[in-house]
Amino acid sequence: MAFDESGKIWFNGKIVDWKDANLHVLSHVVHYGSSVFEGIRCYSTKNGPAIFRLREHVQRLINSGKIYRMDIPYSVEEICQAIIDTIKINDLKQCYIRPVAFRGYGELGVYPLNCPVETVIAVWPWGKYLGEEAIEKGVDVGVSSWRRMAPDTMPNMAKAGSNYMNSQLAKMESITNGYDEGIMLDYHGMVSEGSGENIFVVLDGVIYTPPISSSLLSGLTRDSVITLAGDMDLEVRQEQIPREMLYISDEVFLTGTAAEVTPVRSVDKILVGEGFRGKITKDIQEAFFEVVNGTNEDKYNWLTFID
Ligand code: PPE
Repeated sequence: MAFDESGKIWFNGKIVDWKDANLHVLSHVVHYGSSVFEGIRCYSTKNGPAIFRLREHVQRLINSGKIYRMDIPYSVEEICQAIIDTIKINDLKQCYIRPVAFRGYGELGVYPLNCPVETVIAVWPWGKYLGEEAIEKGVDVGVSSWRRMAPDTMPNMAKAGSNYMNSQLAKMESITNGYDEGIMLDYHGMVSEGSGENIFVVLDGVIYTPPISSSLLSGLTRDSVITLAGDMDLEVRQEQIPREMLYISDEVFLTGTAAEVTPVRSVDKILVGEGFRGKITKDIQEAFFEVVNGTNEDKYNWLTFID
């Protein structure tokens, strides 16, 4: 994906040209990975562009900062407004939104608290995360030899840039081995999540997803899917999932802001069900896209219209 460099970026409260949104090479984040970020989507609806679960994403950004003693110097309201302003100034109908806060330029050394906290919001169009065909046909995944971080190593509930070094290992390994995505196990060997998605399994009509305690990011798409499945009278259990349950399940799908709801057609080259998108996955996808595209009633107030 190449960026359109004519866009504008929100940088510490000011709108700057795309090419001027730079930082010093001795910024703390470059050396020690000290950043927290979000991924949010804005969808084109009949009532104009609408941001999906904006407030909850921004709250998670603030929380990620809190875990790392990083005080982001803006309120939830201010960041929400800055995101809306950034979309408007870039005149985008639909886009991916990437707010990031990081420790900037001041001094080096592991101790971060003497470096300024900088905040940036960038927006750009981002199509289907795992390929155009993935939403219908599904993806092939492999269980990674890299585990998700043990609970007393790196906090998985923080969406921190440094967590994505672990994700990168899993992603590179999976692509090298011919898969589309890697699924990581947690410290206890139970299923955790993908390099950039949460995971769901359907077995005998019941939906399972690993609990927060399985070292995962508490995804907002995950939360939305649990809510939508409840509306459809489908049972969802947040339970530890052993690896082999992926092999014998009827359906598997991944969720995330970028990945949306993406079916999995094989795990470790073992076909999931018949090897194509299952009925429950399709029903959940439809319910999800109806909400985000504004074609169904927004009964949980998940959409923030920007006009
Ligand atoms: N787990 C991980 C590790 C993860 O990165 C994401 C989102 C999720 C779960 C799902 O969270 P949510 O978006 O709230 O449903 N990954 C973001 C970054 C992807 C990237 O490649 O960058 C995203 O989907 O925006």
